[in-house]
Amino acid sequence: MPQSSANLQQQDTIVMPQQASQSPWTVAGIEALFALPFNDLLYQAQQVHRANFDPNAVQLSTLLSIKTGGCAEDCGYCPQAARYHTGVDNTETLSLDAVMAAATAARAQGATRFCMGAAWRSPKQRDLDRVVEMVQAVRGLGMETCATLGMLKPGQAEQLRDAGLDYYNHNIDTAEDYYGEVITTRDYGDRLDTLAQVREAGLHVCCGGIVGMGETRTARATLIAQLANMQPYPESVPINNLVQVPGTPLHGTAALDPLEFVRTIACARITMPKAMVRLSAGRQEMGEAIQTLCFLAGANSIFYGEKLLTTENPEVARDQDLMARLGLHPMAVACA
Ligand code: SAM
Ligand code: DTB
Ligand code: SF4
Repeated sequence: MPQSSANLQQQDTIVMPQQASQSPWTVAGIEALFALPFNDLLYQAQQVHRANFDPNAVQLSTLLSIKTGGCAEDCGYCPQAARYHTGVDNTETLSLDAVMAAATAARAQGATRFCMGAAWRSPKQRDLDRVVEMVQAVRGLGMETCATLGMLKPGQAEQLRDAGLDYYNHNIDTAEDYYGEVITTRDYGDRLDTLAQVREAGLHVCCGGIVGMGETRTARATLIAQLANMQPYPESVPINNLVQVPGTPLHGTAALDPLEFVRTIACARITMPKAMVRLSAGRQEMGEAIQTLCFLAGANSIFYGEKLLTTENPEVARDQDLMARLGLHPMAVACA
């Protein structure tokens, strides 16, 4: 017998789209979602998606690395950690002109969202002053803005908010009990501290994780539960598939079954109905059929432009072609 969708939540309710934002979500409940027959899971995710979004709209978000490489942290997935030999060239912080040129080009290609990433453990005040200028300028182009700069000190989230930043990205990356396997130079609590500051400053929270790091399905369900049980859950949830970079400790990890990646997207959509679920890193290695299933599972944003931060992303023309063949259209600015 196919597994029923009952018993998925603590309260033993059948998961209906309008009820799906109820928390707390249990890890067991989310594991039960993961274990559904694939068609049943995607059907449920698609129902939730349609109840909350235009099902054929995808937000195009361009990433720019404003400071690359040389990072003091030891994140096992990251090509920008100074301690790994990955061939990434370290750069100084980009000039305001360079950032504006990149944002203007991204907007001309159809991006409505611009995310600036820096390889910092945490920004110094003089770093933040430069980012404040960048945010003001990019916001002036009418684009939604996001920044990911590492851990914030008290007062910094407010400065970013006052500059016009819409979202701050800070990922919990994986289940709390797997965190120490991947990163040792900070702990999960440090991430939560910054997320609390971002929330208190009134910024939208962009928080997600990476799968394909050798974690178990239980760990993936735990990651989703930890995100979905945040009060409130993040407005933006990037789901990354590990991009394996030679020189990083996680290079050589057994690849995740692509259908398991799609299941993770579906679970994010069902448990966080109104969040932007972002099909993030890993699309270059994924193939069009799997990306298509991710859209069916409720992903409604992609990174757009041929580079993520340091690794490859599909070419713009390829994404435009795929979207046209699927009848998908770009989403207008969601919150700016
Ligand atoms: N340094 C800041 C931080 O760690 O919060 C911001 C930049 S960091 C590169 C942003 C996010 O990129 C990480 O939290 C991680 O989720 C993601 N990321 C980094 N390397 C990745 C990889 N090889 N594959 C997939 N996602 C990756
Ligand atoms: C997120 O969750 N994924 C993006 C963005 N937030 C900053 C970063 C992906 C980075 C992939 C590896 C790289 O290109 O260096
Ligand atoms: Fe540094 Fe961020 Fe990379 Fe970790 S993920 S090494 S904090 S740039």
